[in-house]
Amino acid sequence: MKRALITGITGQDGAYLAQLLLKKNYKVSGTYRRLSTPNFWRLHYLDIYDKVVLIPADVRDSKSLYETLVKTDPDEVYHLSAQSFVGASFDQPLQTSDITGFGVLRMLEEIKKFNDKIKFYHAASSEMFGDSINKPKNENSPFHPASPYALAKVYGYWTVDMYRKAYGIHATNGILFNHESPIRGLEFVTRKISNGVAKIHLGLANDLKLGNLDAKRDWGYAPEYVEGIWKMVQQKKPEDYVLATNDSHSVKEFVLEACKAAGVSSKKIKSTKSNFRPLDVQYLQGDYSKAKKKLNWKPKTKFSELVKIMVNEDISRWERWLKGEYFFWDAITSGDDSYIIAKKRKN
Ligand code: NAP
Ligand code: G4F
Repeated sequence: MKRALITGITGQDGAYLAQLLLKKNYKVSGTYRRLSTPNFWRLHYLDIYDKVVLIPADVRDSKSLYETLVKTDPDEVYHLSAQSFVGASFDQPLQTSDITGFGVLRMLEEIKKFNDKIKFYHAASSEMFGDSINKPKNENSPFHPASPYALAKVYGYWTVDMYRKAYGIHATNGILFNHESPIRGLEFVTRKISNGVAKIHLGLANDLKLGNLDAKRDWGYAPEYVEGIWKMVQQKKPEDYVLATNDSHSVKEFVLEACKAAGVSSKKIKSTKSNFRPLDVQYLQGDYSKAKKKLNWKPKTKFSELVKIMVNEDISRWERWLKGEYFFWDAITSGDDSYIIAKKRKN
């Protein structure tokens, strides 16, 4: 039985990847960090909480990483841990560099010491391309990072490249474009929209305030992307790969599709300056030809389908929860949403 270690197993990709690896009969371990309120809702949501081994570790603490390696003795390490929200990286640039950038270096250093035969995956990002000419980006496109988050990912990207060349470690950068799902964090724009229009649909909110509606992203469906991640790690020779849909839509288009799916007027969705970033990437579109050719990977879920999946799931969760059903869900611990629930349940 192969052993996999996933850093960031509590996040969207970590949970889906754990689910996939369990199906492939791996022994799956994952790191979580100590928080005042535990954050295992995605593992419960996918019904895999009791099927994985959970180990406390923080990517800022090398000792905890080394001990995790000793405890799990993995064949493959999927390094997904990051401060992954671009918006927050402008408020916490140093913390983001430390977690998202230096975290990669710390993990690779401990792997080099513990067992340099471990196969390593780093979750790099299409944000590294930043704003440049409006053409789909591939593995050879130059980087123009436009946020502290993107800078940290570029650091991690080159760290992987260096450890591969200097120490012969089987290390891979996955350059993934945006991928979404019903278990996406509530702060990201797609989930903010699906959750927001669900509440408007049910009369729980009057409007939704977003920021830059003109930005375009290449949005895919997360469960399909974790299959691509696994395929990268199985290659004989470690290389870097782009995963994307080669299709790009604006935030405004996402809003219109979501409103259509929920039967809500798009006039209720507003843009406010306070939600704009100091610097934003206006256009991202990925060319996944290499992954198609070498990994036999391609995305299946189309943009409008993805929007419907997310909106329908958020409407259904709100309805079920308000009826009194209990299940694990992030809205119940998020400020405004938990307040709405508490108020409605009292009435
Ligand atoms: P996510 O849901 O935000 O998950 C991030 C994970 O990192 C969480 O498990 C989080 O733990 C953990 N983490 C944060 N700080 C940590 C620390 N100091 N020590 C240990 N763990 C820490 O992100 P995601 O969407 O699953 O993305 C997974 C990875 O892919 C990230 O590296 C992200 O930057 C990258 N990526 C994502 C996309 C995308 O569209 N989703 C695209 C390109 C690249 P908590 O649960 O405790 O917060
Ligand atoms: O959903 P977002 O926050 O995702 P962003 O910045 O593209 O980053 C995500 O994808 C990256 C891959 O390219 C990952 F590496 C990263 O970890 C993360 O998963 O924002 C998307 C766009 C931006 O242009 C943003 O300015 O939506 C725009 N936007 C407009 N209004 C908003 C909002 N974004 C958020 N989060 N909230 C808004 O109200």
